Amino acid sequence: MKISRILFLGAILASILGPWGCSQKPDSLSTLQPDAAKPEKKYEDLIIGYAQLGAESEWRAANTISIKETAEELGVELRFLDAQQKQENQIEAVRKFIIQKVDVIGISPIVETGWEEVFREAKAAGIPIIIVDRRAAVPEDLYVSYLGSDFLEEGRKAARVMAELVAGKANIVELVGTIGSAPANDRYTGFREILKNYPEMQIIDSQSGDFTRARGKEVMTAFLQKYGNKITAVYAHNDDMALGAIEAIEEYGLKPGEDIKIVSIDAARGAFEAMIAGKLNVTVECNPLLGPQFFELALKVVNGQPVPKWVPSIEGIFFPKDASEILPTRKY
Ligand code: GYE
Repeated sequence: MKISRILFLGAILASILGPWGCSQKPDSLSTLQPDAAKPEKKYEDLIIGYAQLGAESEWRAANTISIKETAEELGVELRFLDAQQKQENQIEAVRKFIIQKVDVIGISPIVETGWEEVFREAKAAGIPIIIVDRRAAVPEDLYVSYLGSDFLEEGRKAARVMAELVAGKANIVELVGTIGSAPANDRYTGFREILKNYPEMQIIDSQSGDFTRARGKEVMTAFLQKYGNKITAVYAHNDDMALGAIEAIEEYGLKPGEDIKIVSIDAARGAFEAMIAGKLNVTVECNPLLGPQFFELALKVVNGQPVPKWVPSIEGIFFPKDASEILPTRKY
């Protein structure tokens, strides 16, 4: 095929795909084409809409502070809406930001599904979306980048450390996060992937505690009523639910961290305090301090610079023996 013909077909394809294209290659996924005539935008020029999902956990509180404080430090105009754990509120927030013609929309989708329509509306209005923290199940051309953790790997890490803790033998109850959310889905799956190698580690029950301390306590209380001291381990999808479970175990008259081993995810301050008190055995880190990376991505996007399709966060695992030393250095 002649070069001119290839270029022509390329131009047609580009016009069909719209402003963001839909290639798999990370570098081709920037939003707008750089415009030589336009001066580069700076942080102070940006108006960003952020559709936060709620305030359900310590993690979320730290995440919100990180977004707000970073915006202030950089001089970005931030329009922040809290959807109070309701998907319809988050959808409404995105629609408001479209009407307001913000430069970029950031969203942490409460659940994975149900976003395609409103994301298409944003795309049609020429407003790029950056997904933060939780993934959304939408075609790749509907968002410019996803900034967040590898939740599957967190689930795997939790299972590996749990296996060591219980020497490959346990009756586990699982406190699942918000049903249908990316972290709950992946932490559920990743944990089971590793458990396949340990025939004597069984999940005897699994229920959602909606990522909150209060629900974690309620569900754990019900588990204890049902199974009593048959339970030897708890896998909680976040620290808040683990802290709720610790209260339930104490009220039941057993020792959390000893009679019942507990592994959770997030590595928030409350988890470090519980580890120092000997009531929590492990916390797997999930980093909520996403503000700086988010605004950096947003600035690149408005200036037409290429951004990766996934920006993963770097995360560790923490144990009680190091908790006192590490706690003062924790920012959340
Ligand atoms: O682990 C949990 C929060 O989406 C990664 O949401 C986040 C999770 C986090 O409620 O504590």
